[in-house]
Amino acid sequence: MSQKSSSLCRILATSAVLVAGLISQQALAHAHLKTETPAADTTLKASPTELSLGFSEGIEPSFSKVMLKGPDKKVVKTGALALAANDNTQAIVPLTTPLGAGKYTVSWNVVSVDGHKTEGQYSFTVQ
Ligand SMILES: [Cu+2]
Repeated sequence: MSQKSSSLCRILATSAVLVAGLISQQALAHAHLKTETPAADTTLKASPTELSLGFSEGIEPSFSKVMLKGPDKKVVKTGALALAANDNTQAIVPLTTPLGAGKYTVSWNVVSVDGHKTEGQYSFTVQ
């Protein structure tokens, strides 16, 4: 019995060291927005068909959200966020209906593969 509990103890201690190592290694690696299409602060001649957001590290799509608000500050209904094929740093949000003229704000809220949350927002205008 005492042997069993000491090996359990060793397993717990080992995993605690592993977890601590992972946390310190990745503490600086949050998912920051690197690129976005349409680009921030640009004016488009026509409605885009999708929003694309590129992050500095992989994200968890099921815990990540991208919200689009229109000129009237109301939420615009979009398709579901998905990752680009073979690239978990690239989030794609299809637009199900064309956007009318006005200023749009994209608010993103993502969880990266290391479990850290980041968020931000940017705007673009449809002419
Ligand atoms: Cu991080």
